[in-house]
Amino acid sequence: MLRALVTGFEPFGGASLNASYEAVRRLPPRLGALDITTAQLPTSYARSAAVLEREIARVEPAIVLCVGEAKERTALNIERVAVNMQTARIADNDGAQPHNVQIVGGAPSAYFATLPVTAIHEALNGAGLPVVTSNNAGTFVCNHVFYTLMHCSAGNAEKFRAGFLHVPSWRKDSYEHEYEAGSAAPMTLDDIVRGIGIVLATTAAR
Ligand code: PCA
Repeated sequence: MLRALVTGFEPFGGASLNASYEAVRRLPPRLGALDITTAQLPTSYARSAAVLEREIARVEPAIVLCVGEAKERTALNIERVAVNMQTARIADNDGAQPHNVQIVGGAPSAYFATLPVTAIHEALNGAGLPVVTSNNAGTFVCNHVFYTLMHCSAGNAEKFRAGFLHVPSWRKDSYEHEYEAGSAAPMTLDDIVRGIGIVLATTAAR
């Protein structure tokens, strides 16, 4: 069995749920040859990395996939690049709102995900799910966690493959201000869960 660690985030910005954790917690414990452990990360610059690193040390995974919600996006966004920068448009769950602050001083400007991004894109597309390969995970807590993950994986003797997926919200209340009233949600929660499963299965197969 291959162990996979999959994380989602706490709600943030006044929302009552976060699509990423709602989807992650619905994953089955077993998926083909994968043994799946899930965790919820705080939407906090100061606290998220410690929780992620603790889970990586505890689970010793071969694959780590962190998932976050981006309610302005309408497709699964497989993220290619994490940048060493924190700049927030809104406060995180601790009230922190950094501007132009490096995540790890003196560390590389950016890391690429080590998941098979092109194969994942093709697999999601082949399953009929909306997918975009993204080169911009933002500079909020999702990018912070993604960068921390890749920095940790680069420095870890026990190599694991790692990356990040942004998912849209499936709840009308979180996006109706940006979409026309009465329009359908971009994805259902079931399809978001299915998409995460395909990301994991595609990675495990390579
Ligand atoms: N989305 C935010 C942080 C937590 C989440 O689910 C982001 O895109 O940075």
